[in-house]
This record gives sequence, C-alpha cells and structure tokens, in this order.
Amino acid sequence: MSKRKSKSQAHIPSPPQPCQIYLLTPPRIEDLDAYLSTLDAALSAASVACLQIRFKEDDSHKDWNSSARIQAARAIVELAQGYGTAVLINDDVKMAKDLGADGVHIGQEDMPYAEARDYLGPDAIIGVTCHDSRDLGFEAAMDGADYVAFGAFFDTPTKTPKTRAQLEILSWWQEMVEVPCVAIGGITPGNAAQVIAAGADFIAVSSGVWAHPDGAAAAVSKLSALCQLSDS
Ligand code: 3NM
Repeated sequence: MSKRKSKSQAHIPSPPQPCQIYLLTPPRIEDLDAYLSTLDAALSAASVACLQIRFKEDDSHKDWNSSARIQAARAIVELAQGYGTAVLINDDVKMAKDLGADGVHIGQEDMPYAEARDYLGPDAIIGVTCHDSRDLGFEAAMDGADYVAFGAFFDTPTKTPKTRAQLEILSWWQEMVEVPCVAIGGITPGNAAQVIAAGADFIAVSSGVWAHPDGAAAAVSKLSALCQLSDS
C-alpha cells in the first residue's frame, strides 16, 4: 500500500497519489455464488487496492458456520487476488496464512501487532484500527504497521463504532506521518469526496458499495471517479 509522499522527496514536490479504494466484504454472505458474481463485477469496474474479509460471528444463523465462512473466504481470496487486489483478513492471522491472503487487519483488542508480524512475516500487510486516536495512530506507526485506520466518519449500519472521528484527523495525519491512513465508517459515493479531500490515502467501504441502489459495480465506479478527481 503506497503513500502520497516519501520522506526522501520531502523538499521536491512529488505528484500526489490518488486516494485508493479499500473494500470490506459484507458481514455475512447468504448466497456465495451470487456474492462472487457481484464481487467480480465490482472488481472489474475499477481498480480496488484492497479487500478486507470481515465476517461477523452470528450463532443465530446456523448456515453461516465456520466451514461456510472458510469456504467463502477461500473463494474471495482467489477471485480478488486474480484482480491484483490485496486481500486482508480481519483479526485472524491463522486464516490469513492458511488461505494465502496478503495480510490482516487488527483491532485494538485483537492480537497485538508484534505477534501478528511474527506470525505472518515481514512481507504481510498489517493494518491497525486506531479509532479517533492520534496516539494510537502514532503507536501503530512506530510499531511498523502498514496503515492505520481512523473512524467512524459517518453513521454506519454495518457496525456500532467505538468512536466518531472528525475529518481533520486525516489532514493532520497527512501532515505528520508517512504511514498511509485508511478512513472507515459510513463512507458512500455521496460523502466520499469530503474524506478524500481531507487526506485519506484509502477509503474503506462496505455498505456504501454492497447496498448501493445502483449496484456494487456502479458504486465502485463512482468512488474511483472521486479518487481520480482528487489527483487533478
Ligand atoms: N470499523 P460501512 S466502522 C468495520 O469505526 C468498521 O472502526 C469501523 O462499514 C470503525 O462502510 C466499520 O458499511 C464499518 O460503514 C464499515
């Protein structure tokens, strides 16, 4: 995952990189074949840098058991990697290794960064949730995280977020730190421009794509157009 600027070129204005798209899977997949076809269309619509597989545990839904989750994750990894999209597993280093994913996304209550790095090795991508905290961001960056994630920026139907983050944390992070920042929480094609303008290196989106009234592929196209605009 690349960053807009590099320290070695700090005094030479280098062309900024456009913001990139980071998708999260829906929390639960009812029909794997139908979802894979939607995902295929979404990944065909525009370049997607990263896809995080994030399934919600739900004991009340018996069909969505651990073997169904693993089967779904395996198929998603294969499909997305075929597009050159880096696939991260939420909070499960073992699944990431077993499935040949590109890395993990870890929360503050998950396995500590250093343990995840030991387990997955130097080439894995490891991102860390930092809520709305600059201190947690600094800590993760100092530890060696490949990105930090701030959120939630807007209301989200997908998760009850621990914090509400303000857009200025993205601008501040851009000024202060080289490690890329991912903005998450309630981002849609309708509000992404604000997050991109504030300085997000990546916009992480779930319901804004999968529940978009025009379909996932159209949503990814719209997000991509907004990202490209940020580069002009
Ligand atoms: N983490 P949607 S918000 C997984 O604030 C997640 O840390 C958040 O889904 C945080 O794009 C969130 O549908 C949900 O809002 C993201």
